[in-house]
Amino acid sequence: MNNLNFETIFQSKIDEETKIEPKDWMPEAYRKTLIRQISQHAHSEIVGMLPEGNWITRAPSLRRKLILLAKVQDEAGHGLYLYSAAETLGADRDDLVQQLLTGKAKYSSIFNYPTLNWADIGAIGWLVDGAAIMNQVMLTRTSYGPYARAMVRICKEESFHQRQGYEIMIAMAKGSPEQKAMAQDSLNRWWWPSLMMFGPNDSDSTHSDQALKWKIKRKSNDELRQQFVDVTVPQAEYLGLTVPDPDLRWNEERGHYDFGEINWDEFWSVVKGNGPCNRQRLQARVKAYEDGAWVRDAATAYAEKKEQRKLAPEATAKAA
Ligand code: BYC
Repeated sequence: MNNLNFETIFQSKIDEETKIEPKDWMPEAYRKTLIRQISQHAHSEIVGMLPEGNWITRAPSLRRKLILLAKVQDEAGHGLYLYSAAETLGADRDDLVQQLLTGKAKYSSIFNYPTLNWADIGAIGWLVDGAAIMNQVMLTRTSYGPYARAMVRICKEESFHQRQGYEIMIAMAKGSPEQKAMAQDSLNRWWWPSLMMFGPNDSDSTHSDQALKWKIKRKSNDELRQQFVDVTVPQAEYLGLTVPDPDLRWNEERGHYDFGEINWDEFWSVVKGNGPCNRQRLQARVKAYEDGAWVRDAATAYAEKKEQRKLAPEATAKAA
């Protein structure tokens, strides 16, 4: 069969909603797009542990500390499932990690903003995890089997994360005037960066058209952003907080909220490495990688020893 035939079979599987599996034929560009997106997603989960990890030692109670610890550990797990999903496409995990550590790989812009106080932990759970779920629920239906299946579990955990964040926001917003002011301040700082998480407007999105045809993406960046705004504005109202957008209003005709223009200069500046915390985030990841060198060395030495034992059991037993 020539490539054209393979391509027809591939596209008809996509059209009839049959998942593409690791050993199936796929166009090289499909494989590359998935490796790019899945690895960026994995890096986002791993870097995403940093802003919240910053508050584990300062959580206001033991209960809050336990919940935050569990959440941050979940993010590590998500990163690991996603690196595994990328490996099923032939990517090498060490290469992917090196791309992150050397600043070549992208990760979500949102994690380059600082967590200044406890209310930010609430805002991250509510808004950042809320935006992530909006995007990831769509990805449970993505055309590549291992990615779709990883997303099912990730979404279950993310919805717990979103609820823990909203519960912190309720406690703050219904608390003392100082606490309510902190909640408002964190909404002011996290609202716009959360909308940026969905990526550039559809008209400026380089990958969307093809990704939609391949059903890697099932909804466009703007569709998901709108869905997020529509769901989140009533939640802010319930909290008695004000969304920091003077142009925000319900549009009866469209059945959606209209909202203001995103500051795309800020978005691209953060994506290109010049956000408030980009350098700090990468330094933290490089340090973690270097500090973990002894674990990798020990694991390699152990694996080699086991392999030798398998090859020459008697010789190794005598030597021991
Ligand atoms: N930040 O053509 P486009 C989480 C890049 S973490 C940085 O629309 P695409 C969590 C994009 O990569 C959630 N870069 O791209 C963890 C592309 O650049 P390249 C992370 C961005 O891929 C801890 C260029 O802009 N979620 O849940 O079709 C705690 C053009 O964009 C961003 C995922 O990763 C951005 N925000 O669509 C709490 C979901 N947006 O690669 C929570 C999986 C765009 O050409 N990813 N860019 O150099 C996706 O669904 C899609 O990749 C995106 C972008 C919707 C993000």
